[in-house]
Amino acid sequence: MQRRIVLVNPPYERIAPGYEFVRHVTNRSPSLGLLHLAAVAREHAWTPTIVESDAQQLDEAAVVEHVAALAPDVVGITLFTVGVWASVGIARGLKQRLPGVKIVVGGPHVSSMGRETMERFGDFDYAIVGEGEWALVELLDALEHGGDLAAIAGLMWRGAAGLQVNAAQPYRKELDELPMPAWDLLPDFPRAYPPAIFDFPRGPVATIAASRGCPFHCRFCDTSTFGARVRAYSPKAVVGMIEHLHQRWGVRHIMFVDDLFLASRVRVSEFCERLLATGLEITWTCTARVDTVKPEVLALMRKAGCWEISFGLETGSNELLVQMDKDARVEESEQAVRWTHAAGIRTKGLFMLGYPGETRETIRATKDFVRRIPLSIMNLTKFTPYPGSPIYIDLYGTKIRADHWQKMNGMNFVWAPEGLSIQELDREYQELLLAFYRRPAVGWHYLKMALAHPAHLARLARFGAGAAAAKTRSLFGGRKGLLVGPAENLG
Ligand code: B12
Ligand code: SF4
Repeated sequence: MQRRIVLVNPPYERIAPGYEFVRHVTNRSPSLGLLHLAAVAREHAWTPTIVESDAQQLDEAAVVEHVAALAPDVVGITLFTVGVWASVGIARGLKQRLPGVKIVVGGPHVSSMGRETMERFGDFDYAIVGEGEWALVELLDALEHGGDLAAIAGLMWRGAAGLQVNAAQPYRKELDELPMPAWDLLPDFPRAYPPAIFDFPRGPVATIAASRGCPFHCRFCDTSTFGARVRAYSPKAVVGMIEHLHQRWGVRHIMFVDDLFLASRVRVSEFCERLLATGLEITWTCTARVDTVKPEVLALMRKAGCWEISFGLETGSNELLVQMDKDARVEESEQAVRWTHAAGIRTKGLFMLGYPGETRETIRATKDFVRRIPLSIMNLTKFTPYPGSPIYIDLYGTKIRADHWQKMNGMNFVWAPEGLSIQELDREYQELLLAFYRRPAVGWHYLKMALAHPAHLARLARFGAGAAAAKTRSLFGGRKGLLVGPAENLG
């Protein structure tokens, strides 16, 4: 065995049909999971290569060519639900080109629907449910030395008696023991991985997951990979990562992707103090639940370079928040946004449209809400029942809607609440965004940002030209300016 492993982030539909111009302004974050896996594989004397299909502009066939040329012993593919079919194509192509290669899959889709995925797609040899670092190392070792596959917690594999599903892994607390993510193996890092336009004050940018796990159970959310127990890197280790990124690549802005960055105010305060002590000029963003922010911690975060906080606000309707099992109310959300704004930190509101129970009334409440609170940026996704989320079971039971997987990127309505058609939801989607982005204060904010950061202007110009062309095509195509029609949505 040459101990070569290639880790692939597959290509998948990132943008809904009709909205291709959005590509100019969206983010291109790498898979942090693969960076962590590459680092542990290297620590155990394997030679890892990372393939980032989107950043390297490789389609399914090109990924197969590229990986086959590297002649690896093992290929690992990270699976989001939206990327499953592309991954199946890649695995099939690689098996034809490299008959002895072993294909391992992991990631959120495997953690939530691993058994069904393995039963259905015979080209995947192994699946790892949950965190990958520990189980992957054990698997690589077993493949090389003929170890006992049945003893690897979290592994699914094919034995003489068919698919074998081992016991679940324990959730590990010792994150500090892990090697640093292998940013050095990322093709064209950091240049090729810009965040969304206006979502960072300056580059280069990198992502860090400072903690894993979330104890809440919002019904639309899939927490199957990291579970309910929050485990975190020590503040010292997180600051160490930032120093490394800054010294080696000149990174000046960090995006924390933790589900609950503010789970512990004590830890966040220590992190801020340590970061301040380094004297580095770093800005950063994170996500927080509205019930975790308070003025004192916000003031310290601002001082330590916090530039933006994303809040999962979801909707302007308390009834809908209750139905989502979201443990927060609109009034609390408003308070948190106002406190954050007052602390001088930008606020990003994450919303979704079309959750079960959504009505014209709740949509109106959301429009009023986004018109009244001091948000800097609004992010609206189309409700999608992801495998692994409690709502998936409510809507589909045990029935698997594999026909929708390819569209599960939050940019397609694959399901509509009673009384609202997909077409109407698409119209409301545009109107809701306009309700926010037409606010004079918002326009002024972006004008100032564009003037201060000319790089944004070029992206904005490409976006504007693309949007105008799409609208014109829609009008001339008899679709009254609507960019997505039901035919594209319900496959
Ligand atoms: C950062 C992030 C992103 C980033 C980067 C994505 C990426 N490729 O990693 C961006 C912003 C691009 C993104 C996009 C999307 N995301 Co996202 N994202 C996240 C987030 C918040 C953190 C992911 C992360 O970096 N975690 C830390 C790293 C270390 O973990 P990891 O990547 O999961 O990898 C570990 C394991 O999964 C496993 N593993 C992963 N891959 C592999 C492969 C092998 C071979 C093995 C053995 C193991 C393994 O081992 C890794 C190390 O322990 C998660 C929520 C979460 N808590 O995970 C959602 C999450 C992954 N995203 C989700 C979704 C749905 C999306 C979108 C598809 C839709 C949307 N509206 O957000 C879009 C994609 C559309 C698009 N336009 O690109 C869902 C996935 C659900 C699903 N079943 O598909 C999640 C779980 C959110 C949720 N709770 O619902 N996302
Ligand atoms: S939406 Fe946020 S708070 Fe709710 S379960 Fe998911 S990660 Fe946790």
